[in-house]
Amino acid sequence: MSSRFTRRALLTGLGLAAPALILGGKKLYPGWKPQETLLNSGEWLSTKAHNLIGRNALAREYSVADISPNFRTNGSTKPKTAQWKKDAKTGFESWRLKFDGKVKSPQEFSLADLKSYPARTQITRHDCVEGWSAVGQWTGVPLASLLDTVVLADDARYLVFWCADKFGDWQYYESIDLVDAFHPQTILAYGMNGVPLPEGHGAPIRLRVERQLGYKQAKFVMRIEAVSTFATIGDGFGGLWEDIAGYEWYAGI
Ligand SMILES: Nc1nc2c(c(=O)[nH]1)N[C@H]1C(S)=C(S)[C@@H](COP(=O)(O)O)O[C@H]1N2
Ligand SMILES: [Mo]
Repeated sequence: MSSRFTRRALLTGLGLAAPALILGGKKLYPGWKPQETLLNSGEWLSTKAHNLIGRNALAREYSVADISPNFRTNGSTKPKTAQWKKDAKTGFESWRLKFDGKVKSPQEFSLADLKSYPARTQITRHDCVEGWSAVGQWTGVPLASLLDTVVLADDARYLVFWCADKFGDWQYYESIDLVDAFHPQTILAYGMNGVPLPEGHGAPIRLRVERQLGYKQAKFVMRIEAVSTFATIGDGFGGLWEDIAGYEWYAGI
């Protein structure tokens, strides 16, 4: 891939090239180097801007009247694993969120456990890198509350979100740093627009990390792993799309 590749060309390319390349078990763009592409310059700038404004600044919140009547789904809308399907059939009664890795007190949370924490509801705008946005209302447990329970080990630096779905052969995963992990608008959402999180939007829970782009909003989260580095996970770029298509790890908006 040349440095003249624009984001739109990359995205168009993804649509065309993905099926063939997946069959070969290869990365979408083998040999791709983030520093060689122009498509990252926008995110690079927003990262710098966030560092100046302060990473703890809040994303804009909207009013009920602003909620999009149609919030489309994108990416996976239904994981294929037997476990997820079984859990979905029973209203996620026996589903458990594992929280482990570099934590002092690893836990398994049921949906009821997550709902027993004080909830946060926020109306925010979701921006997908593919060029669409939608405003939705999210209700869930602040990640900071769960972090109080599991207690990070001293060498924990990032949280990795392992999802139930795959893209081709690759498990969907994402990661965030501890600034975003403790950000007041970072929640594990189990509700959307006043109803339980619909299947296609990531049931039973999905991450909302409101200062970043759509692909960071991991759906179908099964496990959260605290790590000191994500360099040893996947291809080392911190997320599925970061690994296979060169998306920025810090996708600030
Ligand atoms: N597990 C998982 N999370 C995911 C995806 C996915 O395919 N699988 N797609 C991402 C992308 S690119 C976007 S834009 C949003 C879409 O969220 P929505 O389906 O609620 O609109 O989820 C993100 N999180
Ligand atoms: Mo997206």
